[in-house]
Amino acid sequence: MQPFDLIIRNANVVTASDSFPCDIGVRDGRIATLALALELKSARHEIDAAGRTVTPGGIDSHVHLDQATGDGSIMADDFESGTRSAACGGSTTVIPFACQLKGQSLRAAVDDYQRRAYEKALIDFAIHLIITDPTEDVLYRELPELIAEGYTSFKIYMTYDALKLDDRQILETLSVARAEGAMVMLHAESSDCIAWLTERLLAAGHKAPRYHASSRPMLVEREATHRAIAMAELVDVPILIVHVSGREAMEQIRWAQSQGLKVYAETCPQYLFLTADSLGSDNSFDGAKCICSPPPRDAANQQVIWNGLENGLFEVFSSDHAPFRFDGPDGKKAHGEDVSFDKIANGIPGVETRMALLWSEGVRGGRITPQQFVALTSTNAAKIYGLYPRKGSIAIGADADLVIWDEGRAVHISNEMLHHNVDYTPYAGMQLSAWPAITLSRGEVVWDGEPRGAVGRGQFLPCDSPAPAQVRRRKTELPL
Ligand code: DUC
Ligand code: ZN
Ligand code: ZN
Repeated sequence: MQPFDLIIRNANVVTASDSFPCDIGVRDGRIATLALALELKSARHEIDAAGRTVTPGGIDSHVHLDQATGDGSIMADDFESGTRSAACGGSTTVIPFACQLKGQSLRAAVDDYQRRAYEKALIDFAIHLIITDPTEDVLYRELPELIAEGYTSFKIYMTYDALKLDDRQILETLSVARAEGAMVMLHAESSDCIAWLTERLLAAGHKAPRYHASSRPMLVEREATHRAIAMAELVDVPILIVHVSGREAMEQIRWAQSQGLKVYAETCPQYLFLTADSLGSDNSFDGAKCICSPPPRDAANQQVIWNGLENGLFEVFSSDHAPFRFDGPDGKKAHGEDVSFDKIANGIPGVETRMALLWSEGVRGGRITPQQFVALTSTNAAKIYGLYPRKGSIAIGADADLVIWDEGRAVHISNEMLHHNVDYTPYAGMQLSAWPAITLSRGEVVWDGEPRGAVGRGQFLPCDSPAPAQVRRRKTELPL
């Protein structure tokens, strides 16, 4: 019997803490050995990674796949196309959202979502919950049961009528997270401010896509971020602020962190590589391609986001892949082209470009270290969402989820090279200097220039209660 199913030879392994040359022996989908030289051993398959960097497979911990929208639009990617696209871009785990509809039980939302995932995913996946209707039964029976079953993170919206919770509901939901050891993700934008601004913009005849950015200025994100932090402090529970777009929200987060509060933060490629100008400078509908919330800001905020990736303010770099086609009746044009900005589906694709954008422009661009790249794209998400150490590292016993990088060649991003089911990419035309050469999921090649891996091979990952969600004991206890 051969000792390994696969040996990757001559790898330059990078983890969140180290970088070292070694051979990687894989058995039964897991890393069985890391050794300086496995020359004497053989395996059924071998890959020579000489001269190549090998990182843990990416964990894209914020993606939307086959999620009901309720506004007439339909997401372009299901678990098949979405996870294929993820794998081709170097991600080996995705965490999408089971979204509770108002009036629906949380259990029904999860069951429905598991059916959508069933037999489709090409790579492994966990599932976050979105809580939109926190009834007594949801909070005190369903949620604790689901957390115990491995759904240990959930998202709360502070905006969108169909999704948002009011402050009282948020407090109540946070206190359940505290009791059950779950990680809460907050979408921090101030609903009433946005509604008021939108009404004024529309009354003035400003309905083109670019006014989406005017309706959600940085102030509305700053205010909601502040309020989210204050509520988390009151309840004494860790939180993670998702898709942070720039300086003012970051200042709130930095303040909280400096007070010893466990406030984690995520940012996304759109806040590094797009600006409000990407939503158009005239009244054309083309800018709808870049409508997402919070909206991309300006060059100064892009730089501040880079600083936050470099100095540790951000724990997680995810795509927030929210795939809507530009043409056709289901996506950005679901209500026609003459529609006002507030009726256009929110979200942009990015699951396949996330890793290469950050490796090329972040690591090769000299802004972050390779170790920081691994922490931001994989290891920290594994820890924050309870998947570590099975996922998120290159270590003996971990799943053999790996990326072997192709560096130094010019990669011109076009939608044709991508594998999502969206008809555009916001990053078309960008010139990168790296792309994953090979992606391995549990030791199996799922990308080597061609998508590989059978539909349905992806496994559901029940998550542990994450250590970062544990409460830090305070001096004065509230009666919680
Ligand atoms: N929030 C998300 O998390 N994703 C897409 C759009 C949005 O508003
Ligand atoms: Zn959001
Ligand atoms: Zn999202």
